[in-house]
Amino acid sequence: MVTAYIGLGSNLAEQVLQVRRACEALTQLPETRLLECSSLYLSPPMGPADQPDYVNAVAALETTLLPYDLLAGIQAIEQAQGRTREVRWGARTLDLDLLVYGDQIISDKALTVPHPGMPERAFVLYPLQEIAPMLNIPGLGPLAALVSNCPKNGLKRHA
Ligand code: ROI
Repeated sequence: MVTAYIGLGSNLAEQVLQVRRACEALTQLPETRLLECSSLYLSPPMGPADQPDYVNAVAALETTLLPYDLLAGIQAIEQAQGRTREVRWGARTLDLDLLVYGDQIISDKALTVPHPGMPERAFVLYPLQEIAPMLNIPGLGPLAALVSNCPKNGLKRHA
């Protein structure tokens, strides 16, 4: 049994609903239990500024799925909610990232875990801190230290 963390993001087509529905869909993954979903947050886009603000959240799962099977599962949820492969760093209906998979460090063509963008992403670190304040991220260190080195960059809790 492994605890894994998934980042959720949407800035198109009813963002709040997209993220809520994705959290619900995570409960349907095989061999997996949803432990907790963070509050929803609003964040200005990282990347091109000519796109809507994002709704972001982080979910904690307990799973016996292998990392690639978990990745396939979250990609299927993206597809089911209308994700198409768009321009890099452009607007998206739903983005699910495998952030952390237990204490494993994986780096190959299909998957990099922990997610390499985490240290710069307030919209990942702050929601993650809400649900796992004591987390130690493999190869990156204590989450609390990452949070203190990452300005909020306009991140706000969604009302
Ligand atoms: N920016 C924000 N604020 N939130 C995201 O989830 C997000 N996802 C992305 C890029 C385009 C990098 N920017 C983002 O994939």
